Amino acid sequence: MNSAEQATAVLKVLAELGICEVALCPGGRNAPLVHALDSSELFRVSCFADERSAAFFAYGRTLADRRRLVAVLTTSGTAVAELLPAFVEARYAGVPMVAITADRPASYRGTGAPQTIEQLTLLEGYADVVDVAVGEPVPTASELRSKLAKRRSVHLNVAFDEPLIEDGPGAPTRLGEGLAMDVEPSGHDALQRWADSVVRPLIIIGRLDEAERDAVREFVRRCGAVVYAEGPSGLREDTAIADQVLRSGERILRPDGPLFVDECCDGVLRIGHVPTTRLIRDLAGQLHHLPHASVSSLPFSGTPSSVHAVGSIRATLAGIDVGWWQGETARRLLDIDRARAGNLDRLFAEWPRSEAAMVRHLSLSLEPSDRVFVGNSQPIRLWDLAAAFEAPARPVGAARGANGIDGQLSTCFGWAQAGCRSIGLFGDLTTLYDLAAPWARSHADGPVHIVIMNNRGGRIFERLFSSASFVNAHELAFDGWAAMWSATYQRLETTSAPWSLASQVTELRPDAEQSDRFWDAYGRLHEADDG
Ligand SMILES: Cc1ncc(C[n+]2csc(CCOP(=O)(O)OP(=O)(O)O)c2C)c(N)n1
Repeated sequence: MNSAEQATAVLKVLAELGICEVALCPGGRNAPLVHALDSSELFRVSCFADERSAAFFAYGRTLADRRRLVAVLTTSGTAVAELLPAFVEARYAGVPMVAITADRPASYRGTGAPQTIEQLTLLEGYADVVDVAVGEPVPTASELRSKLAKRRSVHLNVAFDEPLIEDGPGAPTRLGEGLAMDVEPSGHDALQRWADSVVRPLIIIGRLDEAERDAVREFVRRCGAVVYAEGPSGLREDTAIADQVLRSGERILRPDGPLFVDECCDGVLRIGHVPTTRLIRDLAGQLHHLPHASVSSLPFSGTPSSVHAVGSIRATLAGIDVGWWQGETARRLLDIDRARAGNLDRLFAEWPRSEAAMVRHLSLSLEPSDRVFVGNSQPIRLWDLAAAFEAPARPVGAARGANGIDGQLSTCFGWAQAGCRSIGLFGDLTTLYDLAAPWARSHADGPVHIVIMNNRGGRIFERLFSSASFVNAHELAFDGWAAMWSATYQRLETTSAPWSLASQVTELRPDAEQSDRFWDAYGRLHEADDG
């Protein structure tokens, strides 16, 4: 098989898997694949200069719609290493990825030959690696399908020898069926035993796929439990369960809060992806004795001692028999929460230029059809704390697989949908990490507007540690970056009037002192004795 034939065979396998999009990062060694793509009309090809960004973009696409796999295609050498962060993230988010990497012939490995590195082990642990030697057949689509269907990523490493450009067969023209993801159900009996052992559990809902929401809403109604719903669950502002959803922020879930001190809760049920709230960490520490269970389509329980039911969330929830979980104590908890939520509203008014008040203002400034992507560190937490409950429910995206602050903007560009605006809210260090991301805007399905919470450093650490080294404080502004991408730009410092988010880049400048005051007052609010 010559290079062209081998490259065409790779594309044929992609087509058979129903993959018709390629994030292409061209180089010399992958020339046979670039040529094969050029001669095919089947594939949507998005060209990238930066492999790390391309991989996160591809991840974002599949995060938004699991049926839409995008292959990332790179040349040899460190180009392959750039894929690692996105593959790590995707693994823990349960999103399968496909990498096609070109390599030099195996005989060059270890010799120091130009652009020849140990490619096979780079993604190991996060992808099933298939090494295709020069001229050898590529694996069949069904071999790869079974891996991807289990949400395992695949790394196809294809070695090419010179000549790289040769005549080859015609490109594939037919697309096979897309992937159906199956999960092996387990843990259901243990979950039922857990459910039988509690009478007033709290439910925490992490990220859900859109198709899972109805079943979770119905379950929450059926059992009556108090709920902490994170933004990416899509149920935070859901009107059908509004009288069960906590509104005063995650601090009410602290081990020294009413939930545990007043014994308003005797267990925790987590539904969906591993949540952002600190409680998930406390369940592995201070609250490890509290019986907790999780229901998820992924194998990750989030704590070492959780009862964990894996499978379709819909089927799992339909299968558990629960009593009515909302007792007198739960009612009391909701009363405390509502009193604190009222006080929280007053804090937004009192400190209107704090980070939190700005996020609240952002949520009130959005169009009803806007989607929101919240970056890691504070933005995702600020959204859960401050986004107005009275604003319409909207899709909230996040990349919480490995909690990285890298690749967040690129993921958002991949996640964007046609027919609506996607607003991405990111910290300043998070933005600095992904400065090449706007390259992807011409490949995005819909417009993306970047909102940067520029509090001049990683301020999440300010409230955790006393050393200033954690913060990486700086005085940078993003107007020059926006100009470099010819993006429209605005800087906002106050919340006195509604914001227009028409600019492609909005830099928010919260007032540091007001943010400090807000956080202090928020802490005190949750120390209050609500009787
Ligand atoms: C790739 C990566 N490196 C380091 C971290 C550790 N980390 C978590 S939050 C954070 C600071 C983020 O700062 P910024 O984006 O400005 O957001 P802020 O904390 O100010 O909201 C860092 C460095 C991480 N999560 N991911």
